Order: sequence, then structure tokens, then C-alpha cells
Amino acid sequence: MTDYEALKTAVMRGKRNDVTAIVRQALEAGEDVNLLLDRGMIPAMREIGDRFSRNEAYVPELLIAARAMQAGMALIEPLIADSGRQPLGLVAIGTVKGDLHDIGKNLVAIMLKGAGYEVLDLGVNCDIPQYEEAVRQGASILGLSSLLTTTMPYMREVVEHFKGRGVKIIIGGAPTSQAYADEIGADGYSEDANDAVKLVASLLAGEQNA
Ligand code: B1M
Repeated sequence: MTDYEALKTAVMRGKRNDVTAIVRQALEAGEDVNLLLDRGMIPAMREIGDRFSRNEAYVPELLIAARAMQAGMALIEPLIADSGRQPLGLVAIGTVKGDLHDIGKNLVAIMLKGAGYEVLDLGVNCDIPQYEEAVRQGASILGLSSLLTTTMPYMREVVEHFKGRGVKIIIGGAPTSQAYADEIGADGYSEDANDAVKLVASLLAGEQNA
């Protein structure tokens, strides 16, 4: 049985080797990947963020926690993503211009791959020409992630840019919401990575029925 508290502490303290060891051991024991994320790794990032808000942690601590989180995710990704099935559709996802947060976006990409979608990961600090290129390569859904209130407005610019083009745009990230998606005219919002998979499935099903 995995010690989720130890996993959470290891991520928060940026103990990459400890995170790798705990996740590896858990996976070998057949632990549910979602439990590792939901009880250990994601709460760790939330808590380090709360400490940052209270000036009890600083950017370097966020950074080393993020690296430890990514080390754990690197072990999890192949298990979820490599299904070898025929892709269900092409989805592009990127963190919007000005924003460098990529852990949530990476998680959404991993879950989408695991659900059988082909994913074009556009990375961070993604501008309209990059989303354009993804559409040129055949993406019918663009996923926009933002973690900063200062980068959210760029989502509106992307939505407006693609208006009337038949490209579906979904948004997510902590400061965003369904209300914000409605306000800027996005086709959907999801709160977390699992929800994003359901949203993509329903949008693509809608396209097929149209
Ligand atoms: Co930054 N940061 N950060 N940070 N950081 C936050 C976001 C912050 C809330 C911390 C705080 O003050 N409590 C705050 C934003 C405040 C605001 O705008 N209101 C903040 C700040 C201020 C900053 C800087 C400005 C700090 C500075 O330099 N003074 C700076 C900005 C840099 C930039 O982007 N230009 C900065 C920098 C950084 C680091 C580089 C150090 C690092 C990022 C490393 C990396 O990503 N590789 C970092 C981190 C780690 C965080 C926190 C602690 C953790 C974010 C995270 O990874 N969460 C964060 C605090 C917090 O979130 N509580 C914070 C875990 C992840 C799994 O969750 O990303 O929410 P999340 O993703 C979820 C959902 O939101 C959703 O699904 C995911 C999985 O369930 N989701 C989607 C996300 N994208 C989606 C897209 C979808 C659908 C769902 O469809 C397309």
C-alpha cells in the first residue's frame, strides 16, 4: 500500500529520487495511477502553491517541486498513453502565450493519449501562429491551458481568431471556469484532465452527428 503522504511530501520538497522510487514501487505493486495523482502528487502542487501565496515558499521551491512532479509523471505516462490503438482524432494542446505552467497541460495530454486520441503538444507560451500550424496539421480541437489570471485574456484572442472556422476550442487551468468559457465563446471548459477527455469525446461525437 502506497504511503501517499510520503509521496506528497517528496513532491513538495522536490525530492526527485524519492518520488521516482515511491512511484516505481507503487506501479510495480499494481497501484492505481489515479490514486497516485489524486492523493499524492496533485495535492502536493496545490499545497506548495498555497504556501507560495502565504510567502512561505518561493519560486525556486515551486520549481523543484514541479521537477519532482514531472519525474513521477514520466513513469506514469507510458502506462497510460501507449495503448497502440487507432487514434480517435487529433487534438492540439498548449499553454497560452506568456504562461510557462505545463504540469496540468501535460496531464491532460497524457490522459487524452491514454483515451486513444493523437495529441499534438504545443508546449508552453503558445501563440496564435502555433495554434494555426496545429490546425493546418489537422487538429480539429485546440486545448488552451492557463494558470495565470494575466494570461487568461489571451484565450479570448485565440477564440476570436478562430471564430467561424469550425475549429473547436476548449479551455482549462485553475483560474478558468465554465463561466469564463461562456464569456469568451469557447466550446468547452474542463476542471481536470479526466473531464477534458469526456469533453473532447462529446465534442467529436457532436461533429460526427452534425
Ligand atoms: Co506559478 N503560479 N508562477 N509556477 N504555480 C501559480 C499558478 C499560482 C496560483 C501560485 C500562487 O500564487 N498560489 C500563481 C498564479 C496567481 C494568479 O495568476 N492568480 C503563480 C504565479 C504568480 C507564478 C509566477 C508569476 C511567480 C513569479 O515569478 N513571481 C511565475 C509565472 C511564470 C509564467 O508562467 N510566466 C510562476 C512560475 C512557476 C514555476 C515555473 C516556478 C512553476 C511551474 C513549473 C511548470 O509548470 N513546469 C510554478 C508552479 C509549480 C505553480 C503551482 C504551485 C502549481 C501549478 C501546478 O502544476 N499544479 C501553482 C499553484 C497552484 O496551482 N495551486 C502556481 C498541478 C497541476 C496538476 O494542476 O495546473 O491546475 P493544474 O492543472 C489541472 C487543472 O487546472 C486542469 O487539469 C489539470 C489536471 O487535473 N487543466 C486543464 C489545466 N490545463 C487544462 C487544460 C484543459 C483542461 C483542463 O483543456 C485544454
